[in-house]
Amino acid sequence: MKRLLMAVMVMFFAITASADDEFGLYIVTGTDSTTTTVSTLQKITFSNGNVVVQTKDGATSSTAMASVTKMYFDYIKTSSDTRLKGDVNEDGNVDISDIVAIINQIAGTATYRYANVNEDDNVDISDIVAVINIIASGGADSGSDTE
Ligand SMILES: [Ca+2]
Ligand SMILES: [Ca+2]
Repeated sequence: MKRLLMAVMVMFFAITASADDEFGLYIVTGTDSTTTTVSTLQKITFSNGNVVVQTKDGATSSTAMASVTKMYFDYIKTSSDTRLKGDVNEDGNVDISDIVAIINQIAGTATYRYANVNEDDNVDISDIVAVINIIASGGADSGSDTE
């Protein structure tokens, strides 16, 4: 199980890592979420029913595994992120080409880091609907909104 998890994590980084983006480890417990910047991460261990995150400065934070609803890596949103929500192909506009981009990602012919428009767990038809709603509402809001 752990080996599989690590393999998935390595694959994730291989696919999506980019030099100018900061990655974060998100641990979600119900409505709370803690984020650890990956570059400060020392190790993650699973012991005695806890997820223990240790950073390079020696600090550790422990979360009961039973309370963890979701654990994932994603780009850290910063206040300087002025990207338009729904602008999947990052050309500065939200239009039909962004829907095509999502379709291409679902089809497996392309990968876009912002294809998960509605910010759930998957890139699927609901993200196309989200882009349609943004276009239909007459414009895109800023991507700097927080979750
Ligand atoms: Ca676009
Ligand atoms: Ca989605």
